[in-house]
Amino acid sequence: MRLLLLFLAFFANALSLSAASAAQHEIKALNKGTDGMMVFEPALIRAAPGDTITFTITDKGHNAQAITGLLPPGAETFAGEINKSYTITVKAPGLYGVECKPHYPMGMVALIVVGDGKVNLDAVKAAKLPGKAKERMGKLLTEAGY
Ligand SMILES: [Cu+2]
Repeated sequence: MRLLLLFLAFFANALSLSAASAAQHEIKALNKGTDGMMVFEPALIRAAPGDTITFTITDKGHNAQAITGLLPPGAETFAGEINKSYTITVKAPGLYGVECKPHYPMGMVALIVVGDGKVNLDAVKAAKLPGKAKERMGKLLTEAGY
C-alpha cells in the first residue's frame, strides 16, 4: 500500500513538472499596434517544442492560420475562424509562418520560431508572399537573427 502511494505521488509530481515546463505564449490580432495597422502583436515568438501559442483575436475581423508552405516538416497545419481565439501546441522544431487571411495582403503576418528555426529556413526565405507580407516576414526573420 505504501509503495502504491509512493508510486502515485511520483507520477503526480512528474505530471505537474512536465506541465510546468511547457511555456504559454500569446499573440494578439489587432487593428492597430506599435508596428502599424492590422498587426499581430508580438509578431515574433520564440518557443520550445511542446509550448502553446494562443491567438487572441482582440479586435474584430481577424483570424490566425498557417501560411501554406511556411511550416516545418511534420508540423500540423492550423486555421482559426474569424473572431475566434484559439490555442495550438507547437511540436516540430522550425519556423511557423502565420497569416490573418483577410489582411494577409496588408502584411498581417507573424513568425513563430520553435527551437532551431534553420530546419525550414530556406523554404521560408524562398516562399512567395504578397508584397507587404514578404516585407514584414523579411523583417521578422532578421529580428529572429536569420
Ligand atoms: Cu486581420
